[in-house]
Amino acid sequence: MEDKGISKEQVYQMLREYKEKDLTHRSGRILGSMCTCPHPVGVRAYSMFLESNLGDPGLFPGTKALEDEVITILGGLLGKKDVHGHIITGGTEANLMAMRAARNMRNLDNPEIIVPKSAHFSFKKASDMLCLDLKMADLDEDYRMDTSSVEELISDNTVAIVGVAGTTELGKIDPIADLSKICMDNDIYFHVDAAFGGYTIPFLKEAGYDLPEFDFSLPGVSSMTIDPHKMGLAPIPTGGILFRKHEYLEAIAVETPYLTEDLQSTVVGTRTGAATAATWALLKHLGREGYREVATHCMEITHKLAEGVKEAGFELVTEPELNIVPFHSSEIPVKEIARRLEAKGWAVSLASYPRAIRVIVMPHLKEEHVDAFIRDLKEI
Ligand code: 0PR
Repeated sequence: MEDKGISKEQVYQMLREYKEKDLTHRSGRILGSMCTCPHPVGVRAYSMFLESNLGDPGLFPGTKALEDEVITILGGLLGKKDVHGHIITGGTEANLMAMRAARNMRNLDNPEIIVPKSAHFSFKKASDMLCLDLKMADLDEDYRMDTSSVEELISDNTVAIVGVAGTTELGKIDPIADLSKICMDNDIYFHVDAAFGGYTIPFLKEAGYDLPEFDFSLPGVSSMTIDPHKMGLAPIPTGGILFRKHEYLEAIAVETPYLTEDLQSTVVGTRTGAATAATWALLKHLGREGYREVATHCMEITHKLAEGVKEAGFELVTEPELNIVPFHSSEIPVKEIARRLEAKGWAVSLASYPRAIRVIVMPHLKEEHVDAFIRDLKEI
């Protein structure tokens, strides 16, 4: 570190040079991200609350009121207004909190959790950090969690079962209603990871899409992850965790001797209020109608892309249920497809099971980007 500082103009110029090396979502070239260009209303709201710390909410009662309202609105969106939760850093922290609650509700020596093979790697972190034995349930022929495999894995040590509503690689929705029943019958905590699907499934249903039940309207669902920084268009880092009962939050609370609150349940201590302000602003500004348009537009582009992929001679791994298009080819290995697409300037990502290219049709992907992508796909 230099002794004497440099001018702010110099600093900004240097930052611009670094920034130029980054890809942008706006370019339409990022095809494998669940993040997108943050909506300007969310950005403005975020910047208004930069100094607010929800880790010490007594100092920021206005921001705390916003968080309470956001949790109620998200709960209403997911089938239960009177839920309890927080706006946090993202899906990983939400899943960690849920697994911690499930574990702490029981006092077992060798706790186990059952997740589908398609679960996000945050559950591997959770199992490592929380000393949970991770049991992976098989998927059915349509890449959804196989309920008979789940039933075989249940033991006296099972503290939680996880279902995913919008899987990371393929965008599939696990049979949440069946899993809810299995959890009720066996008195097991049930977490639904709707980090990706939470902001789309309800709106697509409203728009007439035939999608299954997946939320708190199912009595077995104990908690849900829903990420505003994915399909909610909020700036990074903004995640959401919702619990059916307050006692789950209590199960992960620690005493905070000198703060303005007595107990804290989040993993992160000092916690930005800006994410909450952005989430609130976007829920108010876009409303159901705005989010319905975002979700349905992404699905229209998804279907167009899926058709184009087939026309270009590639095979879909599965018909898209949400806005992810996974495909491969019997002639060209997946890694080689990725290499050729990268050479043409596309930032693609790979699905591991089954091996495929996965394109996540986020709101920054416009029709012209998809047209250009399909042209390149035909050439390779
Ligand atoms: N649950 C699900 C279903 C997810 O898909 C993800 C992340 C998480 C939890 C964890 O969320 P956070 O990353 O917010 O903690 N899914 C994407 C993935 O890992 C995240 C992502 C976003 C990846 C942007 C790449 C990227 O450019 O693939």
